[in-house]
Amino acid sequence: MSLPIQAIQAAGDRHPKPAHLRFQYGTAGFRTLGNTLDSVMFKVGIIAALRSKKLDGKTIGVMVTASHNPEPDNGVKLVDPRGEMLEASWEGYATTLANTSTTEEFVEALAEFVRSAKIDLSKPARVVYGRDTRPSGPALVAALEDGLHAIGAEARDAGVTTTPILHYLVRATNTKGTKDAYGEDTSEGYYDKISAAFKKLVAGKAGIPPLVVDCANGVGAYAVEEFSKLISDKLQLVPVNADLTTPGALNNACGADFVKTMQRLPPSLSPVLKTGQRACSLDGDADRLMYYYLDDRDQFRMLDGDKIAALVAAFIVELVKNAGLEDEISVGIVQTAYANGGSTKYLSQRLPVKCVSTGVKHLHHAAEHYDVGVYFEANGHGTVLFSAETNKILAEHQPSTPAQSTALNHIVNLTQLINQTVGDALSDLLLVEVVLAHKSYSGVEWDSLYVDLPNRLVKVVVADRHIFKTEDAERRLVSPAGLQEKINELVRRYEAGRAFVRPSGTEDVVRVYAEAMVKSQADELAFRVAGLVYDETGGDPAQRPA
Ligand code: G16
Repeated sequence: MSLPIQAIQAAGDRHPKPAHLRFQYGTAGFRTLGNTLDSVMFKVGIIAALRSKKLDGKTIGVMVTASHNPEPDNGVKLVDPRGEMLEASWEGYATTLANTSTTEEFVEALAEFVRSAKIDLSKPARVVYGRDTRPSGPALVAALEDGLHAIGAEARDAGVTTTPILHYLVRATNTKGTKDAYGEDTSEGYYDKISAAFKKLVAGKAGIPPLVVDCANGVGAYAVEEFSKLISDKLQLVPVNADLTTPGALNNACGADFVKTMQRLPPSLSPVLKTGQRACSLDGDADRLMYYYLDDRDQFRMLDGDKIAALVAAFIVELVKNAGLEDEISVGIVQTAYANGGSTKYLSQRLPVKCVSTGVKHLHHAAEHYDVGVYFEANGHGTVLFSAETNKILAEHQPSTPAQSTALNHIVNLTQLINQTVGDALSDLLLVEVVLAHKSYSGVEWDSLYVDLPNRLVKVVVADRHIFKTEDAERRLVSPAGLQEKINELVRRYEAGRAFVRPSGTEDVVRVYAEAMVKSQADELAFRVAGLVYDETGGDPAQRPA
């Protein structure tokens, strides 16, 4: 069987590549201005179908989203059969194919790719796709459908949905009817599975205070609405920033990325949030979660991904011990260079901690090496993975006391509550609420697990971010030559100073992170390193970070 070249050629001509642009499959797929992505979407439809054929007809996911980015951006990423991110080697193929300049070139490159990757074209191709609420979404989905149709894929439209639901659907579809069945392969199946586990875990816990949820004016608002229908007798979710109609509102002065970067309350929450009350922010596709509260002096206190990891890991370790499984199941943590030094110190005194490069794909793979792997990026993107062996131990363990039995049930329910395919703001939110209810913690007790070092994250717009290359889980620059030495020299002058520089994989910027003992010093260090980065690349002095 060969490629349907004529169909691809005819459809491809309707999706020409903008000549001046180069696309890159980055941290979370292709991501740039939505109105430039038409050709990429068409090609991704074909690549997704080939990925499915390569994997014997397993269902592949395609999510059209630019997550935390501003509303005019959009993007697309592929989801592998178990709900995980696309295998790394295919990122390179996708980049090459996306950059072919004419349909003829694309078809030729496809034929060569099919040969070299040994793809059996007689296999079926199955794809499920969804999109977030961005205005550019429908046209981009139409281009994706053109690609899927041209290659003859069986395609299922999951509609407007969150990224984590799309990942769930992929895994649920591929495991349906097997011993690893992940759940019913519908959105309803997702909501039912998670809310049922939540209700079991908080059974008997009365008086959980209502939770204010900033939905970033994105698709998470739908998910909050759906969960509310199922769990409001146990937990009342109070949505804010749930405006899905005002142009430009998505992620604008709200959402998880705003909170993490600005380290303050979204202005829209000021009139809503009361002293001591906890609240949280989702991002534009509901895969990141940031918690926070106002302390007794009405100061903003942030409970980020590192704090979530610490809270959740301690809870699971305690349950494992109470279930009598401490000799059989160990818990490990995965972080990135953005993890606050305070969190790394606290966690590594208690558990094994590994540092990997930014991007859920890196954290996810590292977490798979633990019996229970807890991974969270500081920006609130993360989840918990239970290995197959751990699930087997949980299924076979015979508790010897009622207390052990209760703890075992709690762990089993956690495996159902947690979306183990990818970071999921809603599943993580319910997980946090379970732990807070069990520990009788308010934000204050949770916050006091450890003290964050003051830190600052800065974006630098440079002429070409691709000249920045890193090593050691992005903690050291190897290019441009000599820049890391200058950064080291600066860092030495600050007490508890740490700084690193890396090119973003989702925005056209270089990111600079710095921390130090005192806030003003962390700010100063970040801006001085940003200045070094800027000088290195030479640009408009008016844009120099100050
Ligand atoms: C994506 C990735 C995250 C990553 C973030 C920022 O998040 O999934 O793992 O931390 O981008 O990446 P970078 O610093 O390379 O721009 P999201 O929520 O935008 O999909």
